[in-house]
Amino acid sequence: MVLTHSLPLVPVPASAAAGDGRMPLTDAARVHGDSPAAAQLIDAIERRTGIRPFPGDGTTKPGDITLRIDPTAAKSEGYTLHVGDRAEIVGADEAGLFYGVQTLLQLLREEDQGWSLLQADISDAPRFGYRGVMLDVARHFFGVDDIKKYIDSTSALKFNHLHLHLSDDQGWRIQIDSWPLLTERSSSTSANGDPGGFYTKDDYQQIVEYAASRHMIVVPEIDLPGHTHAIGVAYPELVEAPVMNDELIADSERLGQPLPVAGESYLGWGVGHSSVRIHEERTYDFVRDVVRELAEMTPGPYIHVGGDESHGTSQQDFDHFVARATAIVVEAGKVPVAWHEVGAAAGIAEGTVGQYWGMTVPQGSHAAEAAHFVERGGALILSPANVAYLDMKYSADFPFGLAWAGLVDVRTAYEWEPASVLDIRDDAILGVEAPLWSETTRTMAEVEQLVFPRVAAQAEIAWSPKDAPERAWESFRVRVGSLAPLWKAEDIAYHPAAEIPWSER
Ligand code: TNX
Repeated sequence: MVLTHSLPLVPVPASAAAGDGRMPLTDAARVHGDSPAAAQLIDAIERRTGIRPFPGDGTTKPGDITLRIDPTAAKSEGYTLHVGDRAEIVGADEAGLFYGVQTLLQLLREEDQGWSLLQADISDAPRFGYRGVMLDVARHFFGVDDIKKYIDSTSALKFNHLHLHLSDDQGWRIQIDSWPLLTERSSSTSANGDPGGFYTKDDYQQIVEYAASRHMIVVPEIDLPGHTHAIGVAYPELVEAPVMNDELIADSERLGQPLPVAGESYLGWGVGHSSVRIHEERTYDFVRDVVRELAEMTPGPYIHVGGDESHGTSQQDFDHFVARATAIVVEAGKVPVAWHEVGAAAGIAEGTVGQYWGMTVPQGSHAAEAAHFVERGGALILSPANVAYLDMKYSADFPFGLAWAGLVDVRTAYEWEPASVLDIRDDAILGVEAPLWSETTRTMAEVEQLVFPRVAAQAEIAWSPKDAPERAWESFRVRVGSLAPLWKAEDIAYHPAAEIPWSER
């Protein structure tokens, strides 16, 4: 068998063999099939090549592409793809067909003779059902068009969940009808005093629908009980006075940032100073209303209630709060998701999903906190910060990003294994998520420089079989480099990291 790394694909498929030749793509090409993926393929080929294939009627000739669904072709989200004298993608379902289309687009090549598809035989399906990216729209706000672009660029790597971090100390980003002052008073600013913004319910619906059309489920997060200063700007009675800690004071001084003042917008990015009032019943009325409205806006199963870095809340109060907050999500008919600290509380709702953001070698109580979700019948999403955090700098001199979890070059982002991080059953790992925190990024182009190419490493870790021979750095770096022409055609501002041999075309 020909080594698959001769195929320029990321994530590497479960099984793939390269053919010897090319299928020319000409302006006579037709795309057969009536699934939405057919129209998406026609548009994407045109963006990339300038050639717009015609919709076909099902009678194929050489050079045509056929898309169809056959539930027996692969497991859910899987597909088979054959490129010979013509091309055929068979999806197990609509998502599988969509992913087959993404693979086909990576096989497109431009040479002196013109455009063609590399011949190949592929059979593919994901390792993990949860393949996520997270965007922090609280520290800096990103509008609907930016989010749509993020959905396009990450779903092309076969990610299927978009986690939106909708609230933090610096701003509240989602319209909640029952608590209107959240957006009226707490949405207009961002970190560093940059402008803010928020999603109306119509905006949010557009995001959810656009994501669904790219087979992505939106996971909304309201961060509680800490990271809640902005709630107090709108509703002072819900939040305690800021709790200063030594690290916050030292960091604020170093960064030249102001300290938080109760009731005023917070423009720094220090953490751990805010807490909702744990012993006021009104706090739970608030949580219940917000969760109910979010659940109404959310077709997907999950609502994320945060729980990280609540240093302004005592452990006893924290445990009490997260037990109630996770129960409120269950009452609203959704599955709670929470950062791993929440696993410290004995009484979290059964089935709560934990998101582990510790290191690949867990420190302190992190592993035990994570394991508690599994003991309570839940599962884990892995986001180890020293490899999967997209907001860590590549190198000390990189203009954007932070460095608290380490410098993360592309190789570091690539070389980790989800099943080796925590001592839990393999089937307790729901999947992998790559978060982008936006303290230092103001625009989507800045976000993209941190995200690409490292998000492609997380895509492969989440999708490809653990033991695929090509699941190795030397293969990955060549394959990811071959995506450059595709990313350029899609106007993605990837960082041209020196570790990668980037293809010209
Ligand atoms: C830690 S990760 C945080 C965020 C910051 C991030 C910056 C996590 C659950 N909390 O509040 O934005 O570090 O990397």
